[in-house]
Amino acid sequence: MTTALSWSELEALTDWEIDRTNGPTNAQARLRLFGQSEADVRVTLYRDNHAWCPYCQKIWLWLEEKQIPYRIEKVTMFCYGEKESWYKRVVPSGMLPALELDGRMITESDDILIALESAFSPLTYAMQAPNVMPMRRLERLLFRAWCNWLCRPASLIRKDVLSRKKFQEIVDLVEEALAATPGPYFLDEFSTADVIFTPYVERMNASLFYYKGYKLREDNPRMSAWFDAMETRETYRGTQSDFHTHSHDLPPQMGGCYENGEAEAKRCEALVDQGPWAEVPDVKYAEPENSRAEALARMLKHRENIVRVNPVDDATIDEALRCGLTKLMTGESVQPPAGSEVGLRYLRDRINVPRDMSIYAAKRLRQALEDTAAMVSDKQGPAIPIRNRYDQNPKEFASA
Ligand SMILES: N[C@@H](CCC(=O)N[C@@H](CS)C(=O)NCC(=O)O)C(=O)O
Repeated sequence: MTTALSWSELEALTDWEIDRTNGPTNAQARLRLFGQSEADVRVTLYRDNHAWCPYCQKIWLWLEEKQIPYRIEKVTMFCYGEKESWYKRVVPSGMLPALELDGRMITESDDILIALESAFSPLTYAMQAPNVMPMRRLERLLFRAWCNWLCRPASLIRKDVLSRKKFQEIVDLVEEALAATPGPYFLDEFSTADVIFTPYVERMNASLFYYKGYKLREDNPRMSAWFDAMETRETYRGTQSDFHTHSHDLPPQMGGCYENGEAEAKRCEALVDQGPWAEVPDVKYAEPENSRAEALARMLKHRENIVRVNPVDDATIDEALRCGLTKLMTGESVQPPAGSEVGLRYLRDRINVPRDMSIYAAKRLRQALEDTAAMVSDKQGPAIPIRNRYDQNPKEFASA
């Protein structure tokens, strides 16, 4: 093929669509009904636009598991742009998540879960149940050990080794807790304890791979079985992010993430940033057949904004994107215009999972964009900022 497919030819190649309201867990829904009526909605979840906030993910997963009908209001996090003034009037601190239950506004994710439990019954076990409390404490211990390792500069190799050792000591306690139950979950059945561990364990797995070359999932057998079990759940898959998104969204949120400079960390970093993304070990369930069709459908929906925010001029990036999407859908390489590689890589670096698309769709799209860019040169796009993510300001995409 010598020319890229046109936008209308590309449109004919995807019929990907999901029922956002009653279908599988997804990051784009504004209303979730699980087959119930809108009159049954008692809950509004205020969560971040980026489907990234870990405390929001906890509530999101709980509501999805319990199939409680709810509305979703999306709010901008400080790192990404200006906080909506309507939200500051309701929650002056601007903090997320918040939840409105029968007209009552609640903040603090643990308090939200406790309020939800009293309105709708616990997710197997209650937040304050005697078997859940030690799991909550263990999760916080793990969180602190992770922060100490990842988010403090370790100029001395010895300090990095010590922080790693301390983190592993807590991981070993987590392994023991998981081993104490017959199944893969934290308690004898899937429960609120698993929901509490999910957000940060997912972020630890991604960030320690990228910055430290450490493999939480692969090198700890019980954690590995826990991740596998979580990935059997459609609810979790719908909220699951990838290594690339977490590695680059964490630094501004955490006030910095520090690499240890080891050869293995450098290899992991290069894999996450440059691909091949099929080899990035951030997901283990089998790839769905429609991952390419999903990536294309999501690109088509937002293409005008994607072209507009791109650093390369509109006509050039428009053609280059069609080359990339032709590659994605047909496997055929079409030479993109000179200078477009920077714009293709700009987009490659800004696909956000699960906000924009699911994990496999993103892998396919990153790869097609990179393969197309590589036909021009190895010049990279503008660096991903580390102090803020204003390059991801949701207001640029509001009109879609
Ligand atoms: N203790 C709070 C922590 C919530 C929290 O730290 N939220 C962060 C996002 S992860 C936030 O809203 N920060 C304000 C912002 O980024 O806009 C909870 O459990 O709900």
